[in-house]
Amino acid sequence: MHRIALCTLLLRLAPLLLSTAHGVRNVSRRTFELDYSHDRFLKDGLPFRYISGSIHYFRIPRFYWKDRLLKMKMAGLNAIQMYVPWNFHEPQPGRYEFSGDRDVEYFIKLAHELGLLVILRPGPYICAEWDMGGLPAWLLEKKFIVLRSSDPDYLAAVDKWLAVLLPKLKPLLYQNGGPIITVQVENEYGSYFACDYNYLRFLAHRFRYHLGNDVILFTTDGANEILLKCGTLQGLYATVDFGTGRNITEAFLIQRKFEPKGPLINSEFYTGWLDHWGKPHVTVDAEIVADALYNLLTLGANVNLYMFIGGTNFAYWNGANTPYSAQPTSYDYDAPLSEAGDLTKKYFALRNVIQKFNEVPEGLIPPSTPKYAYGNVALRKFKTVAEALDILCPSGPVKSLYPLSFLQVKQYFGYVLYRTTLPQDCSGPTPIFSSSSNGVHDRAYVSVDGVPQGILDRHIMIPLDIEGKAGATLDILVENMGRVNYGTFINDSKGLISYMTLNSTILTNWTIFPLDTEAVARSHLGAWETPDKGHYGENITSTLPTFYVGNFSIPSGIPDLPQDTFISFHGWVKGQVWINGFNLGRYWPKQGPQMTLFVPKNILSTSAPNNITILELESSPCRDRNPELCTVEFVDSPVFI
Ligand code: 6GJ
Repeated sequence: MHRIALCTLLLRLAPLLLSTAHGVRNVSRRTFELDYSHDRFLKDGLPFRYISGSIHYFRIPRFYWKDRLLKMKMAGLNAIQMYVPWNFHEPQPGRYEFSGDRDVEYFIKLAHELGLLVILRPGPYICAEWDMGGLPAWLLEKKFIVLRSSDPDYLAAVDKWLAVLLPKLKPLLYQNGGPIITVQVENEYGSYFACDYNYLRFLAHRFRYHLGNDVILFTTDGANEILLKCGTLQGLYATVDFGTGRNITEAFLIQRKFEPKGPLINSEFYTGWLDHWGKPHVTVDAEIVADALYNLLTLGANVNLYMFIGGTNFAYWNGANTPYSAQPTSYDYDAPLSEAGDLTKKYFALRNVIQKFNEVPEGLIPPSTPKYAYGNVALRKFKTVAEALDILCPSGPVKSLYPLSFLQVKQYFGYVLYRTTLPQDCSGPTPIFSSSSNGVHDRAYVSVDGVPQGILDRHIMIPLDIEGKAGATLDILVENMGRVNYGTFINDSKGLISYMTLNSTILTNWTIFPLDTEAVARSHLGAWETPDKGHYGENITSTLPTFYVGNFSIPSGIPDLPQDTFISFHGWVKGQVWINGFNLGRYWPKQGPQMTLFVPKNILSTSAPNNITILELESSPCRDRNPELCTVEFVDSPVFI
C-alpha cells in the first residue's frame, strides 16, 4: 500500500485506535461531549460541528413536518433547533395536549429518522414571538406572580410542567439512542430584569434530575457581557446569539469571556427578521446572510440559523413587543424556507455556502408545493356577535360591578364582550375612556344600542366620543391581540383591566360574556339556522362585529387537488378566519404588512363543501345594494407590503 494512503488510513483510524489503546471504547455507547482541549464537540469520540436551522413544529401543520425537515436536510444542515411552548401543551392547568399538531415526540422522532440531530429549547420561557413567550396565561391567575424568577408559585408550576415534559424527551437524548444532542435552559435570561440565579439553579437542577448528567445543558444570550452576566450559570455552557450586522470576532470574544475554552456557538444567527402589524415587512438580503454564514463557518463556529423556516401563528398564538405592537399571523421571517415551505433564493444561497463545509446530500429536494387560486367565494352575513351570544356564550354571562379581566372570567384567548347601560344622556359626543389611559388590552369595538361608535386601542391612548340616550345598551367587544413575549412586561393581562369612565363617571354594573368562538366555528357555523336575509345596512364606514359564512367545493378525484392557497380580503378590514373549523388566524389588510393568509391544503376537503367562517370586527364589503362584493378570494401567492 502506498505510504500516503497508509498514512491517510491510519489518520482516519486514529481515534478508534487511540480509544482502543485506552481499553476498548464501547462503540455502541453513544456520546456527545464538549472537548475543551480542542474547542469543539465530540460525537461518539469524533470531532463534530453542527450547522443547524430553527424550525417551530407549533407553527407548521403535522402534515408538512416531513416536507420541511427534509428540505432542511437537503440544504446540508446536520441539526435542527426547536422550542417547546409550554402554553401549547398545557392550555389549562393540569390539562395536557401532545397529539396531532402538538405531538412533539413524533416531530423529534421524524427528525431522527431523517438523520437530523436536535438542539432542544424547552424554556420554560421561549420568547419566539409566541403568546407570552410560551408561558401559559393561567400563571397570571396568581395576581402577584413574578414570572421567570424563584417566585414559589411560578416554580411550583414550572416543576410540575418539567416533570411531565422532560421524562417524555429523555429517551430521545443522543446518549439514549435519540437525536437530542444539547438542551437549552431558559432563553436569553440575561435580557430579563430579574437576574435571579436561584431560578437558573432551580432549572439546572430539575433539568439534570429529569435528563441525567450526560446531556450538555447550555444557555443563550445576546452577545453582550451584561446580558451573559445574568444569563449564565456554572455547569451550563454559555452560548451567544447575533445577526449579520455584528462583528463576528468581537461577538465571540464576548462568549470567550464566559467560556474561555470549548466550541464557539451562535445559537441564533438571524436569517431574516420578525414583523409587526402596521409596519413594513422586514427582509434581510440573501447574499449578506450567506457571506456572514461563510465567515462563521470558516471560523469553525457551530451555527444555528434562526429561522430556517418560520411558519404561521395560527389561531391567536402570535406574541407582541412593547410599546404594545402585536406580530402578525405570518411568521415568514424572510427565512430560507417561506411560510408555506417554498424554496427561496436565500435557501440556495445558504445551501451553496454550507456545501463548502458539509456534505450536502445528493438526491431530490422536495419541491415547493403547488398553490391553487380557487377564486372568489361568496359569503353572507349570519349574525352579529350580539345576535349570537346564546351560541358564543352558552354558559351565560358573568355579572360584576366593575369590569373583570379575561383571566377572571377564565378566558385565555380571543374575545370578551363587556355590556352595561348608559347612566346618562349622551346627546352630544361624550368621551368614553379607560381610567388608566391604556387599560384596554388590546383593542375594543364600541357600540350603543347596536350603532357602531368606534374603536379604543391600547396602543393609541385616546378617548372615544359616543352618543346615546340614558339606559341605552353599551357594548364593548374586547380583542386579545396577543400577549407580550419579550422584556419586562410579559405579565400581560387582557380585557378591560381598569375602570371605564363616561365623561369622568365610572361605569358600573357590567354583564361580561366570554366568547367561545372556537367551538362554534368547529361546529360549522354554517349549520346555524337560516341566515338573515342579508340586511347588511348601508353604513359604509363601519359595521358591528359580525360573523359571515360561506362555502366552496373542491372537486374530488382530481389528482392535484386540493392544493395550498392564500386568502385575500378585498374590502375587509380586520378579523379572524376559520376554514372547516380550523382557526387560520387574524387578518388586518388595512394595516398590513400581511395582506393574505396561508391556507395549508391539509385543512381543505374534496369530499364535502369547505365551510369558511369570518368574524369581521370593523367593516365588511357586504352591502344590500351590491351583495356580490361580499366575497373573499383564494389566490396562489402571498402578498406582503
Ligand atoms: C431572540 O431574542 C429570541 O431568543 N430573538 C430576537 N432577538 C433579537 C433582539 C430582540 C430585541 S429576534 C427573534 C428572536 C426570537 O424572539 C427568539 O426567541
